[in-house]
Amino acid sequence: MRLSRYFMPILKENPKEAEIVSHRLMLRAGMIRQQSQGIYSWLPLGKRVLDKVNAIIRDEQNRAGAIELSMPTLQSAELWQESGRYDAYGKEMLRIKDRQDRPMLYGPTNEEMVTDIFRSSVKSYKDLPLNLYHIQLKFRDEIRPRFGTMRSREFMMKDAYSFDLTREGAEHSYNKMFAAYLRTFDRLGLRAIPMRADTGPIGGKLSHEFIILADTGESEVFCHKDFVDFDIPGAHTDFDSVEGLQAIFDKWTSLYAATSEMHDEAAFNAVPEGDRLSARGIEVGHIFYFGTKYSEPMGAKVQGPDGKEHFVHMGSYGIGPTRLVPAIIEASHDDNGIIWPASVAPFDNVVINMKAGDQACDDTCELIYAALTKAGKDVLYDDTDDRAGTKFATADLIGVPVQIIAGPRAVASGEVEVKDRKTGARETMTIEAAINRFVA
Ligand code: P5A
Repeated sequence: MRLSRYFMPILKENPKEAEIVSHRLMLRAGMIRQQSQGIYSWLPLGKRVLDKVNAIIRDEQNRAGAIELSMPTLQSAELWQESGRYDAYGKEMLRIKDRQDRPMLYGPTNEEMVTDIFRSSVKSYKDLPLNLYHIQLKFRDEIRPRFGTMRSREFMMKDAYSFDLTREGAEHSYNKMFAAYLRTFDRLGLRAIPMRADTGPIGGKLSHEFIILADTGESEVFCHKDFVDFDIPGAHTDFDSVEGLQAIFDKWTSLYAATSEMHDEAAFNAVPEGDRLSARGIEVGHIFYFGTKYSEPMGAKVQGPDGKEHFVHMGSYGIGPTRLVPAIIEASHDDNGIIWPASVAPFDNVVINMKAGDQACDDTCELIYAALTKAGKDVLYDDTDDRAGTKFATADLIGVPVQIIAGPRAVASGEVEVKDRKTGARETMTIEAAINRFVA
C-alpha cells in the first residue's frame, strides 16, 4: 500500500477526549472515528488490525471444533419473550419497532436466536455435540461507554454457543473453549488469566472471565501471581480428549483467581502474601455454562439414546475483538506510539523513502516494495513528500514492527537501514540483504 494513496488520517495533537493511552493512540493513528456516543467507524488502519485479530480468533475456534455461521444484528422481540429475557434485559437493550409496529431489537447477544436455529433442525443426540459461532456486531446501551472501543455501545463480539446431551458433555465443550481462549489470547501477544466471575444477565452458575492485567482496566481482580507464567496449550492439543482438556482446565483453575464480584477475601488471604496479585484488569473474554436455562423455556430438546427427549445443556462463549485491539495497545506501546505484536500488525513492514523524488531513493524503495509485496507481505510504502522526521514519527506511531529506511547517503552505497520498532535497534545492510530477510 502506497501511503500517498491510502487513507490514514493521523492526528498531530493529543485528542482531549481520550483518557487512556490506547484510546489516544487509536485516534492519533487514524484507526477509529467516533460517530456518536460509543459508536465507532473503523478506519482502514484499524480495520486491518481488527481483521487480523478476528482471523486468529476464527482459526482457534475452528481448531476447537466450533462451526462458523452468521446471524443478523436485528432480532425479533418474540424470541426474547420466549426465554423471558425481553423484560429482564432492561435499558441496555436497544428496542426498535419496524413499519408494521412489530417490536424488534438490536441484539446484545444471541442465546435465543441460536437456540431457535438449533431447535428447528436438530432432533437427535447423534448430531451432538455442536458448537456454532459467529463474529458479529452487538449493541448494548451502556450507561458509561468510555475509553473508545474498549467499552462502546456498538461493539463486535465473537460469540459461540455449545449444545450437548448431558452436563458432562457440556463440561467438555466448556473446556474446549477454555483451552481455545488461552491459545487465542497468547497468539494475540497477551497473557489472559481465567477468573471466576459473576454470570450477570447471561445466567447460569459457572463462568470464567479472561482478564488481561492492566492499570487502566475497569475490573478489580485478585489472583495468584504464578498464572503469569503458566504454560499455554500447544497447537497439537487434542480437543477431543476429555481427560486432556480437563487437565488443562484443572491446572488453570488450581490457584486463586477471581474478579471483585466473586472475590473471597478469606480464600485469597490463604495464598502466601508474596504470591498475591491484586490488580486491575481488562475483561477480553467470558465463557458460561448455563445448562438448560434457554433450552427449557424455548423447547430445544433432542432424542437421547434412551429414546426419551432431553433438553440440551448449553454454554456460550464471548470474546470482544473491538475491545481486544485497545487491550493489545495498553499492553504494548511506548512514548512514541503503538508497538504491534507481529501477529496483528496492520502491515508487516513500512518502507520509508527519506527523499521522495530522488531517483536512487525512489528506485530502491520501489524495488523493495515490489519484492516484499510479491512475497505476500503486507507492506506500507511511505512515498509521500513529508519531511523525514514526520515519516519517522508516523512509522513509530502506527507501530509497524519493521521499518526499512532508504536515505540518499545509504542508498548511494547500495544500502538501507532497518529499524526494529520494538527494540529501536537499527542495522545497516545491503538492499538485497534487506529483501532476503523480509521475504522469508
Ligand atoms: C457470551 C457469548 C456474553 O454476552 N453471550 C454470548 C455471552 N458475554 S459477555 O461477557 O457479556 O460479553 C462477551 C465479551 O464481549 C466483550 N464486550 C464488550 N466489548 C466492548 N464494548 C462493550 N460494551 C462490551 N461488552 C462486552 C467483552 O470482551 C466480553 O468479555
